[in-house]
Amino acid sequence: MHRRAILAGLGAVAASGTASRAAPKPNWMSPALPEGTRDVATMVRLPGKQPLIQLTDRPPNYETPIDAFGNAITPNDRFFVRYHLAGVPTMEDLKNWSLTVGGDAAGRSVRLTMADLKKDFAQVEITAVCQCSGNRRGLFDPHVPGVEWGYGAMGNAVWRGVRLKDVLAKAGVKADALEIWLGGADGPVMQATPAFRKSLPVALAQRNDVLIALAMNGQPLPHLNGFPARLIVPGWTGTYWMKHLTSIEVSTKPLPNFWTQKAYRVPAGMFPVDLPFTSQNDSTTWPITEMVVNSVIAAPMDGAKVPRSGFTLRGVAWDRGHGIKTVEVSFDGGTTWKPAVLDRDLGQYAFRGFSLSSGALPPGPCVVSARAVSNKGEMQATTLLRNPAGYHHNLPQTLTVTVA
Ligand SMILES: Nc1nc2c(c(=O)[nH]1)N[C@H]1C(S)=C(S)[C@@H](COP(=O)(O)O)O[C@H]1N2
Ligand SMILES: [Mo]
Repeated sequence: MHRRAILAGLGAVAASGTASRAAPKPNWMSPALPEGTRDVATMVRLPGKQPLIQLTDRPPNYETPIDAFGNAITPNDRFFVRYHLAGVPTMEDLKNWSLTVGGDAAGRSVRLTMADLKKDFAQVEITAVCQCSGNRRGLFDPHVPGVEWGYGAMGNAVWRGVRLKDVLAKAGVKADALEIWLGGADGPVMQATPAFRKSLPVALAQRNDVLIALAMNGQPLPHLNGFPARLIVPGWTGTYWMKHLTSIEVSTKPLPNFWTQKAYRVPAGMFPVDLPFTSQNDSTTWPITEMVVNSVIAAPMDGAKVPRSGFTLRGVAWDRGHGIKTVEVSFDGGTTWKPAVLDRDLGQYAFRGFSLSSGALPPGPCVVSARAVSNKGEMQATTLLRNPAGYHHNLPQTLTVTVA
């Protein structure tokens, strides 16, 4: 109740011409989002980007409009932007970028330039989904505090760069290594705020598909998506995908800070994981790590008018790396379900496109939904798994179109 008032207040300051309560809501935002969020959100064009949905500006938090997910690859200029701190590094800051690798469990310290990364290491490619842990937080009912994301705090891209494990091998990983600590070039604007740093279990860092990406969809990384180098952790939520990566420490200790110990945690055992991050577990909570199976409908949009001859539903599904087995679609409010046609498989960590034609429809409202199943047999939730930070929302999306 208080939150709504605060958000509405912000809206009045931030954007004069925001929609009044009586005005129709823009259909690029789900009607399930908190009203305050829908009031303050605006479409904003950041440098180098198509218009994205601005949720906050300092720090920058901008989500991708849902129609972008009609394609399994998210274009760089529509890819979402998420920062914890307002101190986003400028291109000037990044001009003399280098990466240091060291730590108490490293054999030695090394400093690598971009030229080193390009000439001394195998260049590899993977298609993978980067999704914020809090994607869809705004759809939690009752609402929970945090950035009130709709469906678009995610994207899927072809990432190209070097293997983290190859870079670690240059420094040497000692037998007592426990975690890989990651640091980026961005920092807090005020001293009291802790810098954003995250860590990975050493076993994950040895996987062949964990990359330091230098390119995204065939282009250098966009500035706001981590130029000139960012971590790619396929299957794990976006919080580990450190942008503007500048330091890697091989450590014998768990990384202790706000972002590991207080934020990004879920109730112990609530969500399935294959590779536990035990050095960061406590008695009641675990760090959020692997994503949950999920899908999104990109077309038609909620509230759209469709002809009686019907329409083609289109969307994407993804999971934590087992791949998508089936997506089922309902055109009658969940009474009957039909298998969708799956597009080409772009890899186990990628979006899997799907589509299905509705066929002719009777006039009136038509309630549409989609639900995905992974190759592991995991299904989207039928009741919301509530957790304090509002992570892993994967209820099947439901929307209503009008047949006329
Ligand atoms: N340096 C840095 N890296 C970061 C973050 C950040 O605040 N600073 N946020 C993380 C989080 S929580 C997410 S969801 C992703 C978002 O990636 P994107 O902005 O490229 O979409 O970046 C991750 N890497
Ligand atoms: Mo995130």
